[in-house]
Amino acid sequence: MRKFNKFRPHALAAPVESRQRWMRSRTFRSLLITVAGALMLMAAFVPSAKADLIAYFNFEDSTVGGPPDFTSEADQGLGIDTTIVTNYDPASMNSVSPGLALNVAAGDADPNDLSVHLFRSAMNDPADFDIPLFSPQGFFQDMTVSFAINVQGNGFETVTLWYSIDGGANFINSGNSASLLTGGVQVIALAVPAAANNAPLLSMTRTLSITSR
Ligand SMILES: [Ca+2]
Ligand SMILES: [Ca+2]
Ligand SMILES: [Ca+2]
Repeated sequence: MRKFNKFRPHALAAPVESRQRWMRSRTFRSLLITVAGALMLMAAFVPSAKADLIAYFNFEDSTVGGPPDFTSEADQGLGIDTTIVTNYDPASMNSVSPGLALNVAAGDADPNDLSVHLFRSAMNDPADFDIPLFSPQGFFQDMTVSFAINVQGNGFETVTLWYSIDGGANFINSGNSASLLTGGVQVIALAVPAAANNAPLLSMTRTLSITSR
């Protein structure tokens, strides 16, 4: 189990690791239901490989049927205050119950009642989920974005990590992507390139896109 430490002002090296869950529905190919359970940004100190949680999203600050909660949890890890920004149509996503069991931060006191529900994927392709990390508190290095996704049926098939070091004005393809399964839970970890280290205007984007299998 990883230990989540408080922020250390002069600490070097911090992978960002995010975890997120997605679920696809068994519906028409053009119709995707995705459920995201929790998202984490984690920082690991090099060379100790200890991981520190930068920001954490558990999607619990909403209600069933309400809009997704994209705010980070201030009481977890470093507690970086950030909010996921997406181009996904608000009418094609909401909060559903229950949450997914995987990728809940150790020490998270919130109930895991909710997850993010995305649908009409074909109308929202590609879907971007940006995580701004404009941190005046410090810099992060050697970051990794990871997430879990539970797929049920057709829909998004790939996820690609993009990053920005100019406040989101321009996003650069990290070259790291992964295929999503057609069903079941999987955990994906995507490394953030070293070019993103110590960027005060860092922003991450995970882009879900539909490709042919
Ligand atoms: Ca929240
Ligand atoms: Ca909370
Ligand atoms: Ca949750």
